[in-house]
Amino acid sequence: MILNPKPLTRAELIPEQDLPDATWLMDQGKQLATMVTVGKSPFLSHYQVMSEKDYKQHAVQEGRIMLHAQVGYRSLDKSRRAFAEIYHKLEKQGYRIDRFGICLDWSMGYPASMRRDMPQGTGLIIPRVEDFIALTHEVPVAPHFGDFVLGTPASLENTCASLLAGSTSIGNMGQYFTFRMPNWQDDVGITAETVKSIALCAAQPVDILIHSNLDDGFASIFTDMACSIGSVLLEQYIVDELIGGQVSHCYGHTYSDPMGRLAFQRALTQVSVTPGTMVYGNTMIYVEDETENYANLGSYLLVDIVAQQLLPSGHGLNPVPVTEAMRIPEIIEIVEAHTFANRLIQRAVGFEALFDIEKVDVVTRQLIEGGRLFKQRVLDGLLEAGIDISNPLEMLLAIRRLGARRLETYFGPGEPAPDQIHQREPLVKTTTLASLENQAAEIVKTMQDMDKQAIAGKNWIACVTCTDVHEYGKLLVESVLRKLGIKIVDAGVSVDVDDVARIVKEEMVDFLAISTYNGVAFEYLKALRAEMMRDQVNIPIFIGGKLNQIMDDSSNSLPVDVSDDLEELGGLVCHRVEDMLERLLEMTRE
Ligand code: B12
Repeated sequence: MILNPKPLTRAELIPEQDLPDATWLMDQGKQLATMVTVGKSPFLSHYQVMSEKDYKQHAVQEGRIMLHAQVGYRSLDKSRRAFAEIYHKLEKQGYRIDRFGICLDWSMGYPASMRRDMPQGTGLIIPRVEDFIALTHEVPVAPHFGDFVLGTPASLENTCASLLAGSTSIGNMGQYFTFRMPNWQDDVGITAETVKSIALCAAQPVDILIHSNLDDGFASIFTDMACSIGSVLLEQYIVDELIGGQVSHCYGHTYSDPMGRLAFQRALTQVSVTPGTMVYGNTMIYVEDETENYANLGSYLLVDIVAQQLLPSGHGLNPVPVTEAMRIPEIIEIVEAHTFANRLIQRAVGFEALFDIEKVDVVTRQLIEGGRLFKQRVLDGLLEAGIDISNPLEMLLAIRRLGARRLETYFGPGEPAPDQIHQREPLVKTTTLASLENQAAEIVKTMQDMDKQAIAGKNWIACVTCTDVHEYGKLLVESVLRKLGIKIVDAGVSVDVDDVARIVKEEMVDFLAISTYNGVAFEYLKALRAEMMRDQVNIPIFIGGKLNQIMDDSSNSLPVDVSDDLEELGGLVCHRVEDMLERLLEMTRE
């Protein structure tokens, strides 16, 4: 990355001569709204509300804190059972669950006709509209279709199914900006389907929240939290002003600093015109120990509860089960996390008086001012590059193609600073990227000088990549290897096997390091091995991350560890970065 980057041009961002007409796309969505409308649901009828927005506004007025659970097992039956059990078990204790976030599978992002042959993750696969309806009709809890609906090739069909099933909160714009479906190159098509889908929601006679999880979007890669508030403002501009929808935001996975987390909630609430969808749990701090995770859960949830006491924002809070980092949480584990949260809400009364809100609001103001500056700079920059900033299709496409790093480097509100990760001094630092850098430095520090020299002396070239949006493992590996003097060929994020195989061959790399999290490790390595064999390339392949998969012959449709299968395929399985370093040292001796 360069400090004074060359000006952006339209040719670089949108080289296509012909794009679908945005007005026509919006009209298509509007027309569809005459046929597809929000279906009945136990939630809407039980609480006698027109939409979840309506429900949220009532809860804000009553000062009641709402709760969210994320559910989506591969099997529809188990997911339905989960809805019923969670609702009834909590009701028995006198507690309420307000909303379910439905975790559709990765493969649900493809049009139904293509799904069968596409890579599957670990989430819920529901083929028919009737299945969407069966799920939401289980209990009176707001159904939130937040994953793999908007922003995918199947945007429109999944939006129709979600609306018909009575959902009034549909996402996920965050995913639109960053997620890539394997073997799918057509981002113009995805954008067009997304514009149509938002217009369909906007034309409904009731309020539909267009959900956007900021961490799924650019927030997990920005180094400045002010850029995330800027993203909120940009999404409001595109979704609300240009398409006529109502965007609503979620944050939380990566917000690990209590001050930043609280200030962000306050800044977001001040700039928002709709109630928020949910505050996600701070999953980044979870470890593989249930007891420790209760402390982690308590620490972020207390901040979220106090935030709602001080400035209700309509978000549902998400108590993440303490087993989350080890496996997809079981039904009872979700109930336990909610019991914990409900008790904590009762116990937290009075805590708000202990907080120095003046101090927090210094940060809140920095976030809002920085966010506004970022938004303005992005609009000015795109206009200057020749993008039609009144066209939602062009805006979405240009921002998606720019990506988090370039957006921050070009337009971040902080002062230019060549030594910073994105070459700007963050106004309010995010914690994740900086902590990955520290972790990498620690790993290298513990190595003996002799070993470091042995590795550096090899002048190796490594190709580093990841199979899906989870990019932290890749960043950590990259940083460690770089510090050891190894040249990096960055194959990128969410990369298809044929592209990895091509890069490995063209760049003549000495070894490959793959990070993978979406439950596709086995299929991915198998396909990659076959490609590389065709190219007659045989180099060491290190693989780490979440090494599991739901196997075809699975009886319970849960993912299982595939480390042994990966070894059999010739992969070098690494549970820690140090495993790779040990093997590299052995290679220096061979
Ligand atoms: C952060 C996170 C995200 C962020 C990612 C941000 C980003 N830009 O990277 C966001 C919010 C975007 C996200 C999205 C999703 N996520 Co997520 N996410 C996580 C989380 C919390 C942390 C993973 C992580 O990056 N850790 C940081 C790394 C550095 O640490 P580590 O994982 O411990 O890795 C160590 C080693 O494994 C090693 N390592 C890692 N890779 C490699 C590679 C090599 C070569 C080597 C040597 C070593 C190595 O390095 C580390 C230190 O030693 C995990 C849960 C958890 N706590 O693990 C879920 C998790 C991975 N996510 C999960 C899911 C399901 C999703 C979604 C599909 C959810 C959804 N429905 O939308 C989407 C992904 C969609 C897509 N298109 O891909 C599941 C995966 C389920 C499974 N496979 O069983 C998990 C496990 C949560 C869960 N229990 O359900 N997620």
